Amino acid sequence: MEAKPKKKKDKLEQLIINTIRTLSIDAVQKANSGHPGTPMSMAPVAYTIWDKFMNFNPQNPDWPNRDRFVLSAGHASMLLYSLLHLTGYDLSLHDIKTFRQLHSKCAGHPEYGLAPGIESTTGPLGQGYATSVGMAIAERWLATYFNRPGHEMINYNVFSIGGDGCMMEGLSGEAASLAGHLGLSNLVWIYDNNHITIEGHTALAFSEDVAARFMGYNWHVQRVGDANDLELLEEALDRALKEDEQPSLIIVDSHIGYGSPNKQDTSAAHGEPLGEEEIRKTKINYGWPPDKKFYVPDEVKGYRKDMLKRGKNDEDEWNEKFSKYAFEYPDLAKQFEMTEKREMPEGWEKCLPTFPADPNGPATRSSNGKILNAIGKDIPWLLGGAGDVGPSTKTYLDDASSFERNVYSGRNFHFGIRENAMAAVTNGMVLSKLRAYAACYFVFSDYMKAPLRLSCLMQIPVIYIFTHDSIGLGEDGPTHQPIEHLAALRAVPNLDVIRPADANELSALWKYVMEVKDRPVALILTRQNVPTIDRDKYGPAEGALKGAYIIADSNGKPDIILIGTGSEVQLCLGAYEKLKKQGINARVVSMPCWSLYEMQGQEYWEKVLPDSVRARVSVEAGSTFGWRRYVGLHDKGGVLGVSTFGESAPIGDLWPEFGFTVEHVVDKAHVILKMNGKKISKKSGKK
Ligand SMILES: Cc1ncc(C[n+]2csc(CCOP(=O)(O)OP(=O)(O)O)c2C)c(N)n1
Ligand SMILES: [Mg+2]
Repeated sequence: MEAKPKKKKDKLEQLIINTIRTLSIDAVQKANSGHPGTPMSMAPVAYTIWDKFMNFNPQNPDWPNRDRFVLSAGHASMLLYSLLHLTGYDLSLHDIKTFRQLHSKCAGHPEYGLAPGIESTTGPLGQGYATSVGMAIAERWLATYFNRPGHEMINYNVFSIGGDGCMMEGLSGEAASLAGHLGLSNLVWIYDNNHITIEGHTALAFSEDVAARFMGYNWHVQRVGDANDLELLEEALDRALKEDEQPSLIIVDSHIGYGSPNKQDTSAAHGEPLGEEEIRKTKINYGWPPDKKFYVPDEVKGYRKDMLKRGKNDEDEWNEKFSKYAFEYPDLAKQFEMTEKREMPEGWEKCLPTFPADPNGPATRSSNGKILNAIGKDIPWLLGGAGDVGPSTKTYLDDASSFERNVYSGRNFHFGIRENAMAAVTNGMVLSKLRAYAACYFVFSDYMKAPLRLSCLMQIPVIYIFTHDSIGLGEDGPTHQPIEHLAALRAVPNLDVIRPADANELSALWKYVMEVKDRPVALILTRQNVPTIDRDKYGPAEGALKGAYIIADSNGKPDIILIGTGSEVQLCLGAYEKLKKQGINARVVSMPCWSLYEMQGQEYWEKVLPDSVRARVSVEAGSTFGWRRYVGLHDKGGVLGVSTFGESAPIGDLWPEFGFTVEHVVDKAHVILKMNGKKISKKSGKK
């Protein structure tokens, strides 16, 4: 390690660390809300990581080869904002003064995309840790795919700081278990072992041996007994990065609210302002002018300038290397740039398969497997896996190997039975510009809800593949039959919930899936076979891209509109044919995606669901919650759905038991037509 002009550097270091502390204290006090304690205690740790171990360019927060820092203890957001300001990011003192106020870059918890340099939205404890595992995975994959001898374009580390809360969350165990298994030596977690959470001392609820736990996970574990000992910290981080077989955990003993005479080491320092008098005393302890607020000493301003220069130099050097790489490997360089911009090659959609009409067509999970493989052939960075249900979600890429310890070229991921971590890890992979998918049975989307919500909040294009989408899965019964799940996911902002009727709708919709850059999608697919609809007879599948479309229609104004999704569209079509024979003008609308339909606008809505036709029936094997938005109130429209948890039985018994037959849809249509004042002749009333 290079010799440093010790004394001067030490003084500057202390100034920087105390600036982080006091900015955090002042911002929380001004906002009258926030979490000062952990920024105060962890300032030396975060500073050491950023100053001595991270490459980044504040002027280009998206520089692909930057080291990543994820503040898993998101409540300590002021730690990150202070660092971003002091290291030169476009985050001003004014921004810091608006901490937690409307439209501030400095939200209560760090939000991806809001301020530059925030790598992931954090706050739900444990999520940041788990997301950092996905970033480390992505680094390994990108390095393996893109690097060439003498051209190491990708080579970065991922750091994450978490606290007792992150450690207590089961999610950290899932994610750490996976990271240890994969031997992700580019990953360093710091555990802020301050023994304090909101309710008080951790002894209330937490007495496990964290070091032993992580050694059991196959991690390299170190302990630093004092968060203020910069030399020990530096040595530990140095060792962590030299370790090349295991991820590293550094357990750092710290004092929450460090320096506050009355609040240090108490939960009072966790989540409320220190108070003016306490702040004065604390600043005196730091050797800080007690009455100055948001004070940044000149030397620290100078440091900011130095860091800007350092970052620019680092990226300039890399850019030069990249030019040489691009010269020698133009195709790879082009692909690399494409991944960074989340672009698809020109004309890529030609690979999307079409499927012949077939009354015994494949389950949508099976056609999805075919489509995924067709796209995956040309797009190597389309990759992902399942929570141990790869064979039944049909999400394997046939030509690819598994991503395993030291086989980092693999594209089939085995997340193990860790759905929560799977989605959080996938967030990390997608934040690192991979097009990653995560698959499991739809009912277990519950286990993934928190990270799925973060994908939506961050507006990143994660692809969720949920199969076994209704009671139609049969014998596994109520524990496995999703009921309220469609309604629940449709209620999440920024999420496209897509439940295609057949293979061709699905194939058409994948065009959207691969091209959307700013929101996740959830594909909801059947376990059971569904007919591949005859498109010569019915409307073209491309209509699906509009979210809902007329798939079958009658001459003139319809008497009734049947709206179906997924496997129930076939029932609507069957009912349509019967109604037609009875002289009833029916229209069938296939509605694979509510949110896409909502994006179309009034003119299209009026075309598909004209205001003047109030007789409508929705048919979907799930909760009817929300459907009245499209079918109207009880006096006019009807909903056919499932209002219990389902039953364990073969599908052949379940469908009639729950009313999912053509006959029942016809009956329902008759009832609704009557309610709307339509006379049905005796003859036409016959089934
Ligand atoms: C999943 C989740 N549950 C609960 C909370 C609410 N919460 C925020 S901070 C916190 C305590 C965290 O303790 P620790 O990680 O030790 O942080 P410290 O008090 O040391 O800063 C809790 C329960 C949360 N943010 N996320
Ligand atoms: Mg704590």
